[in-house]
Amino acid sequence: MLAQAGEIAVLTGAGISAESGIPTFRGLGGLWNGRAPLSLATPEAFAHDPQLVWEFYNWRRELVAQAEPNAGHRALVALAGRVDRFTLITQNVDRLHQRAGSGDVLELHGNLFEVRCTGCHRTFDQTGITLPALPHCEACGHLVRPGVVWFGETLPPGIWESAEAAVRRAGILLVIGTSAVVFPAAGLVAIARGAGRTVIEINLEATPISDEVDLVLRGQAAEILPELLNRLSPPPLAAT
Ligand code: BJW
Ligand code: ZN
Repeated sequence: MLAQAGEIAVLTGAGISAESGIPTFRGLGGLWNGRAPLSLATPEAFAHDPQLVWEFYNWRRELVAQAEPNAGHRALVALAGRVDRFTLITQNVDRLHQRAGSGDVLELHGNLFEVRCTGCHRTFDQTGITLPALPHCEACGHLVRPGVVWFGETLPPGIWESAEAAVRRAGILLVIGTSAVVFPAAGLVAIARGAGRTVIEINLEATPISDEVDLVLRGQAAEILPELLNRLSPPPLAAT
């Protein structure tokens, strides 16, 4: 199916970064395990205790900055080179797809390295910068917040529209390493199915979409994706 597909769309979640040592959100050992997501990942939590929320995000920024993309991220870069059109949609905020070499990634939930001012709403790229415990805006002095999408917030303008258009257009949607419980991201599966597209899930465990998709590949993304690549016919040799 992949060899014949002209266009592929991919939706990734935390599971694709698990082999890079980044904890997922749900399940044993997950970020939300023993923590209440609503006490950290909502605008209300930030208004109530910005320092606590920043502690959580600064810890994650450090963790992610020290991690490296894995074979799963790299296989998606190679897959993109094998098809006419490829759209990578991610719920991840870790930027590991970009560091592996993927361009034009649709980040549905923002990322850890941009911060946004709560006063003047300017966005600043803070890659490689260690932030203070309670960072403030260089321009207006107001408190800045992590540039991620919290529960109850809308997705970044234009990103959702592009993601939706891609899954409607592409012959195949690959859904990798997501529990498929957070909306609207998980709704992309129903949109693809509604448009008559083929949906393939790659996940260690069963999810709410497992019974609805055309094919389930059960296992680790960093093993299955390179194996899929191996089984695609090799690219034509470059003329010498
Ligand atoms: C592996 C693996 C390996 C592990 N290989 N696999 C409709 C119905 C119900 C609720 C709602 C709805 N519409 C909206 C809502 C509310 C809410 C929502 O969805 N709630 C549900 C949880 C009940 N959604 C929102 O609030 C969204 N906004 C919105 O809808 O705006 C409109 C609106 C505005 C105002 C009022 C009402 C509506 C925004 C959602 C933002 C989510 N943000 C987070 C935090 C980002 C910042 C941060 O990182 O801290 O995004 S939550 C968290 O979950 C994060 C993730 O991107 C997201 C998804 O998690 P993901 O990636 O699926 O990870 P896990 O851990 O859940 O799963 C990992 C999977 O990998 C597992 O399946 C493993 O098996 C697998 N795995 N290792 C392969 N090696
Ligand atoms: Zn400002």
